[in-house]
Amino acid sequence: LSAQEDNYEEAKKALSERPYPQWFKDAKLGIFIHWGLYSVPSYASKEGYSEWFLRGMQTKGVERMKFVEDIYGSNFTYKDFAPLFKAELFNPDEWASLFERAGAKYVMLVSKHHDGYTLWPSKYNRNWNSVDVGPKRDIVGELTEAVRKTDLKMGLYYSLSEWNHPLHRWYTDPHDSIGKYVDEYMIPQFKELVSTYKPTLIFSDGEWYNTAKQWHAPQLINWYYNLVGDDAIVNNRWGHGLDTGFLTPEYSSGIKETNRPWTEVRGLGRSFGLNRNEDLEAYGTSKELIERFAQAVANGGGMILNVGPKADGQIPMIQQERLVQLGDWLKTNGSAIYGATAYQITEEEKRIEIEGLDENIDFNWVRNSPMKGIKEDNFTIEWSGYIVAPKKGKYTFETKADDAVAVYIDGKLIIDQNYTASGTQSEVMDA
Ligand code: FUL
Repeated sequence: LSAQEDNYEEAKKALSERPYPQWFKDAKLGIFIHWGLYSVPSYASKEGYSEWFLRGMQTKGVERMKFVEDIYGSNFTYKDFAPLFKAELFNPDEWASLFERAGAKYVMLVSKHHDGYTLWPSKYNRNWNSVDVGPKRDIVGELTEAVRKTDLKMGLYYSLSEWNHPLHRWYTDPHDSIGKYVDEYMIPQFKELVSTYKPTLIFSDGEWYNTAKQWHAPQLINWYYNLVGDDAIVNNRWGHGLDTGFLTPEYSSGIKETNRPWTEVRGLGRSFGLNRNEDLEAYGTSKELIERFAQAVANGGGMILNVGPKADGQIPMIQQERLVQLGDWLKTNGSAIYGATAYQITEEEKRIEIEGLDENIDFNWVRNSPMKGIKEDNFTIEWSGYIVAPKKGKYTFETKADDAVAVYIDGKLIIDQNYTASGTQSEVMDA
């Protein structure tokens, strides 16, 4: 960074004044891709993240070590996965058209995960990138080109930290000793990536032990915005002390924030990288996926839905099927999704009080409805992050049809919405 770029406070201020691009708020659906050396073993505990494979080897996790020893032998190291990552079936145009069919508006490719292996020929990572070892292809470049032939926008995930970099090992070296790594490696590499491929979105990660100041985050983000222009957007993972970018709750959409764009980040199953150890159940049904997505949108957010391709470059069939099912649903329902804003209740509705309800009332159908959640302990009902506070009265909750929900309080219709709710029964409660 030049001296002029390196003014932390000024850069922070500039970010706070920059509006988020409208296209992103309207887009609702993005596709995440976690693909790398970890896609070779594609293995974790049933609930684990398979892209954390190297970390598992570093900490000598029993399950992972046994797996490595049984399958690859006892002298096998993580580096030995590189020649096995061949990507022989990788067809970027096929991927791009699948993502288009899913109804997504942007793609988010992991360009470098915490293991440090880059999917582009980074000159800062000789022999640890996808051109020098492994597929011998510039995956970031090829996918960027393919995505840009469609209407989708291209985004890149980049891990700020690395588990095993000689200048700074994330979990081993003191957090405060990261300066040299940042100055001599991270910043130049980030700039190389961004100026080569000019992604419309950047999803930063691996920030969590350091401050935004240590990462020079606001300066880098401003540099990026100036380079790419008004459409550019970043996420929120840039270190302590900086609140900017779209929020990225993982496997959760119960967010209450409404003045910042947000997306639920989740896998089709429970891992981001492909985990061959998962059961079919981990994937859920297409109906569940659509409901989760609709819930996030009703709450004012969106979703970055992840695929974990196999080491050969094929996206597993069940993942393809889920994307196509979501896309088919969006063909009919997209007009209520793209460009939608959060469901809002009026000030009066927010004040309505509910108390003295029978504790045995079955709220399942309410919970299944994508527009609200409920806390059973004190029967607080939340809509889009608003608490509906208690008031005595007669309550009627009914789902009018499979795709509509109505709520009456004191006989007055207060919610009448056409969201995809899953229940069909109705409840009448007297307080
Ligand atoms: C997390 C990472 O540690 C996971 O492996 C994954 O990349 C997820 C999207 O972000 O923080």
